[in-house]
Amino acid sequence: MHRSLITPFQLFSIAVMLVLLAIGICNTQAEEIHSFEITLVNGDVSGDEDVIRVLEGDQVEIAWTSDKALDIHLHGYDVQMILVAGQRKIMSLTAHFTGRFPIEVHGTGLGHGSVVYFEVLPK
Ligand SMILES: [Cu+2]
Repeated sequence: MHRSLITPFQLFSIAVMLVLLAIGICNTQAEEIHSFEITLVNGDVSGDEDVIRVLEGDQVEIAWTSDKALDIHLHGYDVQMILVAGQRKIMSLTAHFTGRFPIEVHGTGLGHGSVVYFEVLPK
């Protein structure tokens, strides 16, 4: 009588493990950091990127460089950072809340204006 080396149950177990492994790999990829680079000149964004768009749950890093000392303020998330002229600073956060949030510049004497929008789309 012929005896198979792998039983149907073992084959099924291997298939289940492969599926779990695939899901694990996908989850790892979701953990990647989404990086953005924003340069401020005289309190305004240089270049035409005025929306930072990410997905809910994303790990986000926004690198800021300014030619002037000023405060930046991400509303909704309420993250505030002080920028020193010529010094690159990184704002790290997890996009927990969906919506459109203004990032404003304080302390330029130019008022309280939004320079960039942070947009988090639902997953
Ligand atoms: Cu503000």
